[in-house]
Amino acid sequence: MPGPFTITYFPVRGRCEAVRMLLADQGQEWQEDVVTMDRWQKGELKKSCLFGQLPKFQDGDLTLYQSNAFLRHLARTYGLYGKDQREAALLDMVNDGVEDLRLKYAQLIYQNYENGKAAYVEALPAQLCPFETLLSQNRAGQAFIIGDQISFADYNLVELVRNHLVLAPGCLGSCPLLAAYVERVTSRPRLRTYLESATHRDRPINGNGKQ
Ligand code: 6SG
Repeated sequence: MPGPFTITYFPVRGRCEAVRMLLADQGQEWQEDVVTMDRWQKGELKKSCLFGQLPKFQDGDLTLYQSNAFLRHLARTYGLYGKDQREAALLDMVNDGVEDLRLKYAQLIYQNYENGKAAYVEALPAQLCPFETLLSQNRAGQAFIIGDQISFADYNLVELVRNHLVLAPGCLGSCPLLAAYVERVTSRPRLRTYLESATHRDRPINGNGKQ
């Protein structure tokens, strides 16, 4: 039996929201250990973290760092890693592509928002295009990013695209399949309930108030 699950993180969606979406959609509960700026700056928790950073994820007596490792662990736990080795390889590729974009997004948000936003938004359709291409190659965009079942990469991709829809509401104009896919995935009953909850809505996307 997996769990209990605990997420230790700053009071943001950040690198944990895809994990929360996965857990909520799979009907799982989890605990939050919310780390304030004050507590983090005391330094004791930071010292205890393997890489000196959050988030931390606990599944019973298993402690993990690195948010993509949480997603992959939960994917293996709940059968969200494709139907075979081939799909697993493709899902790893997709998730690494999502990570690349997430790093660019974080750099904009935390380091260059005022000066960089216009150029970022202009370049965004080209950044999203690979995911549109993947969808077009899988059941004409009517299924998931890879294969016929939801995967950890779907939660990660949908979460990141939703953040970009806040940053640039028109960003899916040239990605009709991606737009429909985000709608479809976020309409899954348990996921929709979570995304409509105050616990999701009231949690800021990022730690510096920019979005
Ligand atoms: C920041 O980078 O939330 N961890 C971050 N920052 C604090 O001392 N590869 C791994 C992974 O995928 C990346 C970890 C990640 O898990 S995430 C961390 O630990 C440090 O390094 C982004 C995030 N930021 C929240 C945050 C930034 C400003 C306000 C809140 C840092 C925390 C509180 C103040 C400064 Fe803050």
